[in-house]
Amino acid sequence: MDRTALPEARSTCPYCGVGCGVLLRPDGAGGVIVRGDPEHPANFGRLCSKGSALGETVGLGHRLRAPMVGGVETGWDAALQLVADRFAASIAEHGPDSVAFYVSGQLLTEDYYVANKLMKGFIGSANIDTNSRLCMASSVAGHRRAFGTDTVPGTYEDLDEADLVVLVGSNLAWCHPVLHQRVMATKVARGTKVVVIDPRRTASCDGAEMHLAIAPGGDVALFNRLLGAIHEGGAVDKRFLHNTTGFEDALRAAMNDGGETGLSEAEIAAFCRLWIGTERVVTIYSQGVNQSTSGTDKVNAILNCHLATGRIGRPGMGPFSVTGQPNAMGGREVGGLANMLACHLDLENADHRAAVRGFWQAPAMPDAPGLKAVDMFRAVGDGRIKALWVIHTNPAVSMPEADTVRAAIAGCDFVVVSDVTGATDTARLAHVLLPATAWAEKDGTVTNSDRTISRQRAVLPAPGVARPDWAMLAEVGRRMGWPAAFDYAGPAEIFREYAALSGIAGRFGRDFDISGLSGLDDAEYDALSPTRWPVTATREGGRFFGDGAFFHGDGKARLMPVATRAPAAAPSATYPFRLNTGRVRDQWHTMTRTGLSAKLSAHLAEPFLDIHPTDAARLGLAAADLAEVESAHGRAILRVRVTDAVQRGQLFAPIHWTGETAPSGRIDALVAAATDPVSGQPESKASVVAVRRMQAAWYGFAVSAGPIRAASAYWALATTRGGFRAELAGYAVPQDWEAEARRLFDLPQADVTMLEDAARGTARIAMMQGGRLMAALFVAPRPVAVMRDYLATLPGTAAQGALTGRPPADMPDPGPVLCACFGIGINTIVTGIETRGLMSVEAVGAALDAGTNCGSCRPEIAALLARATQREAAE
Ligand SMILES: Nc1nc2c(c(=O)[nH]1)N[C@H]1C(S)=C(S)[C@@H](COP(=O)(O)OP(=O)(O)OC[C@H]3O[C@@H](n4cnc5c(=O)[nH]c(N)nc54)[C@H](O)[C@@H]3O)O[C@H]1N2
Ligand SMILES: Nc1nc2c(c(=O)[nH]1)N[C@H]1C(S)=C(S)[C@@H](COP(=O)(O)OP(=O)(O)OC[C@H]3O[C@@H](n4cnc5c(=O)[nH]c(N)nc54)[C@H](O)[C@@H]3O)O[C@H]1N2
Ligand code: SF4
Ligand SMILES: [Mo]
Repeated sequence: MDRTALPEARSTCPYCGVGCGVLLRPDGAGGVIVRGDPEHPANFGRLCSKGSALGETVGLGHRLRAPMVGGVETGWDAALQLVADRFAASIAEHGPDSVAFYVSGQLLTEDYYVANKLMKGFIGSANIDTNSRLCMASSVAGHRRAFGTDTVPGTYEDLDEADLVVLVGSNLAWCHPVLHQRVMATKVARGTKVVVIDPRRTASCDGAEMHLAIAPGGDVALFNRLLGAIHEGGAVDKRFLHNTTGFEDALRAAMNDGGETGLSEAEIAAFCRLWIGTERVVTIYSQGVNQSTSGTDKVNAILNCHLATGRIGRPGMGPFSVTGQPNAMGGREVGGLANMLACHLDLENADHRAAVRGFWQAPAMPDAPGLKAVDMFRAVGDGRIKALWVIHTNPAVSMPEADTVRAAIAGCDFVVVSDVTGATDTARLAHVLLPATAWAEKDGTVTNSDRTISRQRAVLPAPGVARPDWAMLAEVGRRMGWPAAFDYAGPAEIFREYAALSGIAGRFGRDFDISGLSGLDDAEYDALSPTRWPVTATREGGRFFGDGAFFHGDGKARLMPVATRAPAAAPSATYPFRLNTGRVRDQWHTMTRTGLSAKLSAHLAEPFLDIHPTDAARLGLAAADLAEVESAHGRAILRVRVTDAVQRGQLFAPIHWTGETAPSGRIDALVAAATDPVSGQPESKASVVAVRRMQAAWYGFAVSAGPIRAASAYWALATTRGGFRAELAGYAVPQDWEAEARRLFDLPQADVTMLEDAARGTARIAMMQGGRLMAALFVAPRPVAVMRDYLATLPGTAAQGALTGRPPADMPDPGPVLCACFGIGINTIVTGIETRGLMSVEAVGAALDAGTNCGSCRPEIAALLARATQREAAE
């Protein structure tokens, strides 16, 4: 088939809040070819490793194709009638607050709008909350306190015009890679300086002038020091201060704040000098700020400094809360949080309520906030919530105290889960499981970090009878007795209604007004190009607040007095370590999509624990050992990485692994559900834990063309090009390794070749069928030393000599994959640097291709180059 003949559709990447435009070309075989959209203002054609690999994740093998009730396939009619009946029965018997929706910043705006309308306007409860509570809630609360609305003042163009970019609790290089590349380009173009404020040395530090390894939770203290220095250095913008209130109080609180930053006086002074001396400064912040029991105060400490200097809403300067999920911003606009109404209107404001109620012709409307995520799952656990609908999120993994949350969901009277797959920790607990259409199969809009609304477009058919999320919600609304209110023909109609409602918000003087789009007909909606809000008759896009007009009643911004508060739990003799958690470059959250890609799974193939060399030595932990980690809430087993990227007494572990991929790697089992008093956002980055070496009797590594049925104390599964690979370990050695291998790979008939050394406790087993290697297992009493990335390529081939565990002598070992796009390993790059004299990231790219497609690995290549230079200097 001539692929170029098929039209390319414009759409938006479904991962992070950068919101990159993509061009999609169906390949005619059910797949899709993805490239960056050169015309999209978020990325101008660039994509990171995750966006580039989207084509690898649209396969249908894992997809849910039909509704399931009690594990049995059923039709939509029966499934949705059951949902409507059970919700109605609970409301009739126990009132509207006995039901809840838990939704997601990955829903499309149209889905989100319908969910919020159904719960707040018709069921009459505010018990709808979203995973954005775990993500953006502190930024929302901080914005509202300072500005009067949840407004992101700036735009991405500010990153092209800044002279200083400060990253606070943001690993931009891995989590918003295309924005990071934009910052790096500005660095080249205008010498922009970059400062990273993060307790840990991250990939984002590789391109930075300054890394401030702040004490966990020390951000308020640092920005209070900055506010003091702004005042003392005469850098306060007195004219702009007329547009604000609260400066004196904020300054007094800052001067009195003796909080610990963990930094030297020289470091603080250098940072303050740089910040004060550079007018065009953008302060980007993310989860190191938000996910804290002082998250809202951290946000306001940052906003105070920008307000005091008037560095807000003008080109190249401003505070910039980057959003995590693709529609984190859209969810805030539609009012997906339990304490918000639609279109940035306030639930607790009677006039706002009356206006929305009138617009919706809603029978009932709550006048108090609903339960925020942590409290919502507590209410599920103690039986106050009797019917729960979870949509597009995986709380049994991603909520703090995840074991308790999982048990709460398991014990709930009636649980509905909408997902694209049934293979998630949460979906496995559902009474009713509803199949949703996935990215590239559905239509709607998302809003990115800089308020740009973009279309996601459908180019692939839905598998089975899967439906878009809005359609399921609307059907339940109709079946619960509100046919007119939920009689939508499609997303365009929902969008028009929503845009019209935003006009009412605009009349109340709110920021979010897209009434200029309320007249779009279906064709115009289909053709909508990226548009930054607000969009009204008189205004489109642009920045906020440069003119000094804010959204509080008096039109002024508020500087907030804030003081350092330590994280909720302090390290103790029982739990001496501080556990920080976060993301890795190539996985997305609970891995239900990125985990399907062999390319993306090669970068880091199992859950790990980063620990400082001094701490590791004290605990007798060596690299590649397994560690048992314990908190007051749960346990985990993780692979040890010994590194001084983390400070002494601190640990870092990734969030991505689940009951499906590594049951002992569910990191939120360890995390305490302590929350910020203002925003309700949990402190995901500062739990306290104990660590010890796992006394494993055996370690294993397996590759297989088919599924691996691991059941040992530790296992972690990853996708490879021809099947799967797994890391294994156990406390007791199985009697018979051959029998164990046949069970593990479900290959009762395969021919087995086995090299066993009982004295040493090692075994190597290859399983062949029809002349092809089906699976291989390597076992040792110590962490297994074999060339994993090479072995992972063998299943399904006529591999000879797999049992040596290493490639033939004439084939060099490429090492773990660094460049996901071209599959280039660390060893290949290091050898290139050492033997071919490659001196720059560009030279490595020209010689080896590494880093030349998406560029996500460029910081890591830069780090390898820096190490090589250091080595040479030392020689
Ligand atoms: N590859 C990838 N990218 C993603 C995602 C993904 O799953 N994978 N998810 C998306 C989503 S939803 C989100 S919310 C964003 C998150 O994007 P980021 O917030 O950049 O990512 P995290 O790794 O969660 O945390 C950022 C940093 O906060 C630091 N930190 C911890 N405690 C503190 C502290 O007290 N102070 C300071 N200053 N820093 C601290 C951590 O060490 C960590 O490096 O990423 C988005 N992009
Ligand atoms: N310890 C710790 N915990 C954290 C964090 C942290 O940094 N540390 N970060 C927090 C943050 S910021 C976030 S955003 C959360 C993320 O946590 P989650 O939202 O729980 O993670 P996801 O894997 O994104 O879950 C999305 C689910 O939606 C499904 N899905 C995909 N497409 C569709 C669709 O079109 N429709 C429907 N109905 N379902 C679909 C996926 O298969 C998947 O099961 O984790 C939070 N938890
Ligand atoms: S930076 Fe990567 S994950 Fe984020 S939207 Fe762009 S391509 Fe997608
Ligand atoms: Mo997030």
